[in-house]
Amino acid sequence: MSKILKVKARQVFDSRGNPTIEAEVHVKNKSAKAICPSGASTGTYEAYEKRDTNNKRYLGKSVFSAINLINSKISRALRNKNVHNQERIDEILINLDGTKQKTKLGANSILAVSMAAKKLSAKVKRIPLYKSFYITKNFQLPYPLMNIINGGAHANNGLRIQEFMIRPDKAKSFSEAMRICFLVIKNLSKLIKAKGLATSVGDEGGFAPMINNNNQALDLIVLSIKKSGFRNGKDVSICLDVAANELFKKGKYSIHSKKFVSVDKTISEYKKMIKKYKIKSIEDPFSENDWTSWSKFMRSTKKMQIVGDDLYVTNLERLKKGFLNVSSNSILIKLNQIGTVTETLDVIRFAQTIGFNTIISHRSGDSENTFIADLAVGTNSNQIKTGSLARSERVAKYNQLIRIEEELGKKGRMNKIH
Ligand code: 2PG
Ligand code: MG
Repeated sequence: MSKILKVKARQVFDSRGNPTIEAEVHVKNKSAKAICPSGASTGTYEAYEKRDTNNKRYLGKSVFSAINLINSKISRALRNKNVHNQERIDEILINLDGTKQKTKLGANSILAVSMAAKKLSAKVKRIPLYKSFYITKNFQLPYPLMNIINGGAHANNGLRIQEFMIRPDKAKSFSEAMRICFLVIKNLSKLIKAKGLATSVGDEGGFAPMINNNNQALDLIVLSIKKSGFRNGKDVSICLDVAANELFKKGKYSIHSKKFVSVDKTISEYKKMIKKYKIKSIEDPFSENDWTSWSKFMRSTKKMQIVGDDLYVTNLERLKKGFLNVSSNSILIKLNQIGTVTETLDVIRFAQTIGFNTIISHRSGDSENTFIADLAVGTNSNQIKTGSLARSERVAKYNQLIRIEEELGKKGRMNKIH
């Protein structure tokens, strides 16, 4: 037993320059801290992010009230509790809040504390964080879903699809996966430059050239895969996050052009795109309440990874509904969508039991915190989505995985995607 002495918090900034919470948990002679991330394209059913909407000095974005709650109520409730009992700590936090979407304390304050406690427990036990989740041996490394072109809410270039990603499917090790992505990104940079377009990057580090047509972005990616000496759809696969919540109005979608069209037309356009560009994975192809279209799509495609993000919001009840509805075969996992480490682990475990791929994910507003890299290995999640090889808050997670791979040595195999 190692008793928590106090919890304290401070306002720091995320990668978009917005205020966020850093919480620090203390036991005797030791402490650990964690920063909460923040999304831009958020799902309605996500846990609540508490901000001081009336504080004009920070344009309504500061988090001082949440921090005060951590320093007072939360710190008091966790005092003398065992830092190694994560489930109990999270239960106390959940009960202290008492609401369904954590609106009282805010999921941002709860999660920062929950992650810091988890990190501290590993530190006290002197084990690496990835060894403190439920996998105890045969650790596997995740395939990166590397974001290389940004659009949607993460850039202002007019691209309708939010994330264009690559996944190095044939990589035999994590470092090799990184080398493959590195080459494709460098070639993509050259191609974008040659077109006279800017190679500046969006919120997640992918390029954000001023193109406004999905196919144009996909053509550039196919070419850069080829130029790097790889086969599209074999060595490297293209994966998308459509974030369709943002492109949905009155039962219609505007994914392939600015025009809103029917679900059937949207599906047939998806199918054309999948075939032409050998796309292997699509996240949020439909909006969060459109269960019928999800299952229609799921039943009509083969060998596709269909990923629920805003659909599930890392929530067990929603995942169960999606499973029964045959909505998808994979789930994106974001700790701050649900708000505690324990609830996140419950969702990952359930998803794996029903045969889903679990993809651990960053948020578009993120930080130097590398918790998700350890979480991916510690739960044997087969993929991680954490941006491009640009912006330190993204690269930090990849670098942590490189360290973990080195530490595991020959025992650290790549995971399998099914
Ligand atoms: C997503 C995420 C992360 P955001 O939609 O998958 O890439 O974006 O954090 O803005 O919700
Ligand atoms: Mg998403």
